[in-house]
Amino acid sequence: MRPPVDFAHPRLRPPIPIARLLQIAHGAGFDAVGIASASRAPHADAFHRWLGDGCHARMDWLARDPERRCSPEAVLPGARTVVALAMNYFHPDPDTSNEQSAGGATRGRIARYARGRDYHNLVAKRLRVVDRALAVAGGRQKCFVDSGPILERDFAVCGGIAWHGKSAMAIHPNLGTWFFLAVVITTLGFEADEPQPMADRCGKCTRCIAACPTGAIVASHRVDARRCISYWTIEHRGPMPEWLRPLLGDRIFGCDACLDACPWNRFACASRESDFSARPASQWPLRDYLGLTPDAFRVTFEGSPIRRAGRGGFLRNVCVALGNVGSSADLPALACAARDDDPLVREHAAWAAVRISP
Ligand code: B12
Ligand code: SF4
Ligand code: SF4
Repeated sequence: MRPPVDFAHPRLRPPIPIARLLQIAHGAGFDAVGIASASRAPHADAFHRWLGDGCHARMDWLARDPERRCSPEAVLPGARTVVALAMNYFHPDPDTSNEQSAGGATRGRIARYARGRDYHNLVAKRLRVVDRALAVAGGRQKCFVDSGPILERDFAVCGGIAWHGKSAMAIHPNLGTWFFLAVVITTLGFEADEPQPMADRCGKCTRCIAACPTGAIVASHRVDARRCISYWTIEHRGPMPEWLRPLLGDRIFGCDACLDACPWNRFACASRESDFSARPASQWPLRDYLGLTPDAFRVTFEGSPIRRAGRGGFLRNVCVALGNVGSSADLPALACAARDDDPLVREHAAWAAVRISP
């Protein structure tokens, strides 16, 4: 059991009423707000075991000083509260996977979070609004979205805005899984009812586990990144292992299979942020991406999460998808890519061409 936040403590006298914090956060564009005590993350030990078993694949940065990710006080001395914030990114775009475009070419599938503008800058800007308001009330803050050394999901659950799904996703009863998380670690305390972690609402459901194309959800609440398509298509640099390639299907950046399967997503409503809606470049016919020069790649994906994979990584993914769902009409584009300057692209293009050659 986590020790409750001692709101009666004189040093934790409410700097601003909790209702004011909610108003500021909602005004800044966040859809759910929770507050948790800044004590050690409840699943810190599970995180250490996950790392010990090598489930982080080659994301070595996760294993660097892991205890820091579990302990807000190690990140901000004097921290008392973690404010957990959620921002809905759902836009009900038509799913273009394997639909035929006007030219009869096959399209690929990009994870929903990556179809629009990169969330990091947008959310960071909104976090500054919350930070400034808390600073005026006398607080010192550290704000993070994704890149920070903190187990965001654990603190979102402690703050009562989500529960831990079996897919490892944090799930909000109205937003489903389609939201980004951010946290503000602050030296302030808040006057509020004692925060309660949200109770588990997965029940007997196991749909996400069954839906995962690679068996990456190796146990409830545990994703092994060594099997996860999201890891391989976004984080991994270098060639895609041969066993994985056919399992990717038409996915070219990220994976939403365990999110799409979740029944809680039927309640999802459109985000207030139009920046998260799909850009045209997320819906091109697969073979058109192969024509992107390094400069054209930079311009096309300016401000998009897809930039993270780099041109080589993204075109590698596209080639694998073409090898799975392409047709002989894609062979000329693949033949061109098989002469690319980047050996990573060349090897995957040759693999795909062999797969779909008559
Ligand atoms: C590394 C990382 C990844 C890795 C590893 C994923 C993983 N499951 O660990 C990869 C690249 C595979 C990945 C993929 C995705 N990611 Co990611 N990722 C992260 C990152 C940077 C760190 C996560 C981490 O620490 N993992 C270590 C594991 C052990 O911790 P955890 O995932 O939080 O798992 C918790 C639970 O499993 C729980 N737990 C453990 N054992 C038990 C037992 C019981 C009984 C219970 C109840 C709970 C429980 O405790 C753990 C600690 O909090 C976070 C941002 C952050 N700083 O937190 C984003 C983050 C988790 N990712 C996010 C997203 C959106 C995704 C994808 C959906 C992207 C996509 N569409 O392709 C997929 C989803 C895959 C999945 N099913 O998890 C969002 C999730 C938002 C949400 N609603 O949950 C985050 C929070 C980023 C953000 N700021 O919005 N991701
Ligand atoms: S993101 Fe895809 S590969 Fe990763 S756990 Fe979910 S369904 Fe499996
Ligand atoms: S699909 Fe079912 S088991 Fe998986 S996270 Fe959603 S409700 Fe939980």
